[in-house]
Amino acid sequence: MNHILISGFEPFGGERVNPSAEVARTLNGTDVRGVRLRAVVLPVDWHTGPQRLLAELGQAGPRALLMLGQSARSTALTLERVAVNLRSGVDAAGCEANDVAVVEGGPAAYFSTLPLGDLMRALREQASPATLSSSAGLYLCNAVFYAAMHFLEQRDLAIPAGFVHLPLLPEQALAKDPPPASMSLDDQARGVLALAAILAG
Ligand code: PCA
Repeated sequence: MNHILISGFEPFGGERVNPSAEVARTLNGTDVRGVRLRAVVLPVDWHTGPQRLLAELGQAGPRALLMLGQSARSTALTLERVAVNLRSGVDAAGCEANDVAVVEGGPAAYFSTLPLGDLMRALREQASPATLSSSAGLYLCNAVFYAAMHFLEQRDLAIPAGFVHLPLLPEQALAKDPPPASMSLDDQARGVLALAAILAG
C-alpha cells in the first residue's frame, strides 16, 4: 500500500515520444516522504490501455493514483476535474470508437478525487506553471481516467486518484509550425514530483 502509482502513455499520433511516459519513467522508483513512486506505461488502445491500468491497480493497491497523458493543447500542467463516460476517436491500433460509453451503464461522470486546490497551491509555490481543466477530452486519457475512477468506486477504494495532462516536450513542439507551447522534461517531472509529495502526505 505504500506506493503511488503513476501512469503514462506510449507515443501516439506519429510522435516518437510521449511526455507522460518520459515523466513516469523518470520518476519510477523515486522515494518521496517514505513513499515509493511506481510507473506503468499504457498503450493508446481502447481495450488494453484501461485493462493494463486496472490490472496494476487491482494487483498492488497503491495509496494514490496519478494518471498522466500528453495534450498538445496544454500550455502548462493541466489538472483535470472530471472524467466522462464517453469515448470517440481512432486508437493507435486503428480501432474506432464513435461516441460510445467507456463503461456500459456506468454513471455519466466521475470527479477527480485529488486535492486539486492543495496541488495547485504546491505547484504555484515552487513556480511550476499549472492550470485546471473541466474536460480531459473523449480520447484515451479520458477513457483511462473514467475506467480507473469507476474501478475504485466499485471496489470502495477511497484513494486519491485523478488525471493530469502534460504539454509537449520542446523537441515535439519544434517539429510543428507554428510550435505549440512546450515544457522541458525536467520541469514536467519536477511538477509531477511536487504533486506526488502532497499525495505522499
Ligand atoms: N494523450 C491522449 C491519449 C494518450 C495521451 O498521452 C489523450 O489526451 O487522450
